[in-house]
Amino acid sequence: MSGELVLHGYWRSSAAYRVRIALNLKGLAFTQITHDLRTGAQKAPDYRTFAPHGLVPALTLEDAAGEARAFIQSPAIIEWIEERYPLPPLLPADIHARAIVRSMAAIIACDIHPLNNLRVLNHLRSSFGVDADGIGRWIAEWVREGFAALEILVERHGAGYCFGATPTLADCYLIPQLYSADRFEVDLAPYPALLAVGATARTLPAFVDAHPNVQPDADR
Ligand SMILES: N[C@@H](CCC(=O)N[C@@H](CS)C(=O)NCC(=O)O)C(=O)O
Repeated sequence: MSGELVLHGYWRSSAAYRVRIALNLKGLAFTQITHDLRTGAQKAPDYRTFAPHGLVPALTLEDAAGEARAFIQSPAIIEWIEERYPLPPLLPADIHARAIVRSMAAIIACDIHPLNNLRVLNHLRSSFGVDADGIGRWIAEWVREGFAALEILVERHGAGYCFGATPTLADCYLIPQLYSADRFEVDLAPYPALLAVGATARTLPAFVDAHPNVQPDADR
């Protein structure tokens, strides 16, 4: 681990994508170390010494006293970034508004993403014999459930971004989930408010520079 912020991720990992957006929104420099999920690199013993769950992302750094630190779980990493680097804020000042932003993020982090994670899909394939069509329908089901709820919240609270007119933590979660849904060919037409946030985010370098396709480890 070095004195700089190091993001251990993988270009197509939507959880790592969330953290890249948060770091970019804060204007923080970071380097990336890739762990290729296709080869199971996230399960390697070396990586597991600081990421015992064997998933990406992890964020490592050395503090001012030279002490090495490692954080795992994108929600904890993003909250750490927010607390350690408060400006610009990714959470509203109002306590009630903060809860709404966190609930938007949780719809993705708790209700969609874990059900569609690689290890879950692999288990469906290997233990239950689910074919490609079944996997596609499984993914779409959980995206639809979560996005239907999020659409209502964004219609209610959004004004360009998920909550209000500036990016919040909720957008760090939504944009990668939109990318992932698109990758798995989920029909997004029923979610115009979410698509509008995606269009707004495409105008901001913090989001553009975090896109999987422009990461150093992306397939060319
Ligand atoms: N709750 C974790 C989820 C992390 C996660 O599921 N990462 C995926 C990539 S998006 C992963 O490493 N998958 C590898 C696997 O399933 O073995 C977080 O938010 O950091």
